Amino acid sequence: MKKFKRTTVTAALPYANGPLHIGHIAGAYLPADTYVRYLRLKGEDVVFVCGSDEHGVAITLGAKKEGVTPKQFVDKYHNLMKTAFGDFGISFDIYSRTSNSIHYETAQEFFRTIYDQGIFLEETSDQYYDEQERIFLADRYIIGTCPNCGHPAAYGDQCEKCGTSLSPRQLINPRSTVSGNTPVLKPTRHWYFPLDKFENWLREWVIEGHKEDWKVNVYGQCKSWIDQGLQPRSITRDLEWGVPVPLKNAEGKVLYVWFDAPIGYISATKELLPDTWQKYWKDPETRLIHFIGKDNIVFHCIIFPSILKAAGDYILPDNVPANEFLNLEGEKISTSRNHAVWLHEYLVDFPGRRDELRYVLASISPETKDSDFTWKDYQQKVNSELVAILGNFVNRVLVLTWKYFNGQVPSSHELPGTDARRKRILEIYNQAHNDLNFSVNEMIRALDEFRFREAQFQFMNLSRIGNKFLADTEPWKLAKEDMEAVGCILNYALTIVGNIAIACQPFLPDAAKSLKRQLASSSFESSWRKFWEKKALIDSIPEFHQLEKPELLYRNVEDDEIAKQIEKLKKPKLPVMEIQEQAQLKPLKPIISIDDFAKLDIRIGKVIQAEKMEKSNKLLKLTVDTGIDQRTVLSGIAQHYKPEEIIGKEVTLIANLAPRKMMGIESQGMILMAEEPDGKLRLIHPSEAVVPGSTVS
Ligand code: B3M
Ligand code: ZN
Repeated sequence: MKKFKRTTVTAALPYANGPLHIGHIAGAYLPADTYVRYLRLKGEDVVFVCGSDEHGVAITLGAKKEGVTPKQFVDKYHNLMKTAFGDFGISFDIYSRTSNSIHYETAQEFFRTIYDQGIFLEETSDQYYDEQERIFLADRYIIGTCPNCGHPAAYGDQCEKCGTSLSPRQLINPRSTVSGNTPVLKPTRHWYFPLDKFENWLREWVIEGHKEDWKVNVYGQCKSWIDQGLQPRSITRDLEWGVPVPLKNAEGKVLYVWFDAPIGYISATKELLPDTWQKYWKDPETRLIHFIGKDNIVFHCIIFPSILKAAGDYILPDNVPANEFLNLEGEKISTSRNHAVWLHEYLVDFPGRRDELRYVLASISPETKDSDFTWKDYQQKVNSELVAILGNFVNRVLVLTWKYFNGQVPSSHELPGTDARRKRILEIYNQAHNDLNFSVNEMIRALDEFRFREAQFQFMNLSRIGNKFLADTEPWKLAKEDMEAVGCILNYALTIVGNIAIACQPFLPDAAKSLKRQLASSSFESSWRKFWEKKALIDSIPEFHQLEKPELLYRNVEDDEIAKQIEKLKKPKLPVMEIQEQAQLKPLKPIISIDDFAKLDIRIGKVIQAEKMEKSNKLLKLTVDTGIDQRTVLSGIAQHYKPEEIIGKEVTLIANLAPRKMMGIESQGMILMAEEPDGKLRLIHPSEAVVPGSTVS
């Protein structure tokens, strides 16, 4: 393996459009943090950068939805995420943001450098435009019928039903998801990065160069992308919010978020180290590692490296240990359905218990396939592993040392004598010593290879072996007859505890702090670095050293704590930060009985005719086929639907409402509508086509 002088570690820049949840943490930030802590312990030169990704359509639309400016919107989420990361103890050297001026300058400089070499293509093409919102629509914001399978809500880039990749113009009956209107085609000029020209180089660099050292899932995605053939990609957008394209005659054009965001890693490093940042990005003896989730692989392994290559003298990622996804209680984590464990809420609900979440997430780290977080499993792992194995071992050793030696480390001499008992203790010791060294070695190997789940398992083995060592030697039984043996046993048990205090640092920083306090280790911690070099147990605590009073590392998670969390997931509510929105919702009406409800005859009907009512700008006159009859229904949706848009649509109606005359016409029923907080009305359809007249209950 090539020897490097230093390491630059990046963790994906989270979008500043919502709070962080455990999926984010397990995907990128916890593995990155564990790795960086490990490198620092080895004394390596490492810089760990991250920040908020504050551009892109998701941000502009999010801001719109909340009725604030994009800047106000990103400020809110940037601060929320920064605080949550800090409170959780993710040890970034800097958590920056892409709305900083230093980032604008850096991203624009990248663009200029590549532009000046004549690498970009410039092209004018027709793109869908939402006239009401006055925006060009990103592919994701156009839906329509899939030309392949007929799915009525395929996205402009892909049909989620049949999986076909699409371009917006292939959609039948396209609609803007922003306004609901039919978009129009409008010419617009953009710059394209010719990814196709980098194909040969990528083949060599990724397919041949990283077959052995990149994870199978990462390598596989890259290979299939390259094998499908690469196309030029547009790297600019028509938006008001973003990094302006640094060219004359480019008003209203900004850099595409996936062009500027990865450059954010570099801007963050510049901000942190204005004088020395270059050595972390340009020196071939620097190793660059990107921690990300699997949905970001192509951007970090194909597109960004090509951009770095085009820009000239930058280093390329040496490894991209991307994780798969974390599910929650057997279902996908979902921000919109609020099916998530939010980091900032966990920190409030479980104060002082960050290690527990780190431990559980690392133990189910989705390294090779998606994995599942459940609260039951959380409780079980904390109680039967952290409390019963780690906490228990450390505490027993310290309590015994206080009991027999008043908290002073017994002498470290070898146990003399050859009687049967002493011979047996020696055998137990030898076995434990071998096992411990094996686990330390495996743990460090796993850390080097980004296998954090295995690394943490091997770390826990130190306590498992420690517990077995105590159970086999039973020092409490020897106390009456052979204090010399007790001293030797406890000296070795304390050596194990000391090594645990060293080894836990990348995984469980709070336990590490507590152990340092209990061991009063500040005067000899500098000798601990040897552990990482030797990859074996070291003499961790000097003999005759005075310890501090023991304290418990962990406590059990109680049933009711877990029940509360499970209950919380069952009640989908809006995330804390969206409470303003919640306030605009109408309050709950008084409770009714099932009999009240049963009086309603609700049915699905089909609109067979629709026309505007004269002299009314609110009402549409509909003829609805209810299965039983065809009747006239007046509906106050004229401002939300054009008549031709709803002919043929299935609607939900109350069929037994007393007829009512409006503007001289009798309405024989009422169409049910969903009303959004801003007053927008939406028809309610069954999810699949049903026979007209089907009842709703
Ligand atoms: N913000 C996507 C995401 O959060 C994107 C990552 C940028 S990394 C440079 O999944
Ligand atoms: Zn389809």
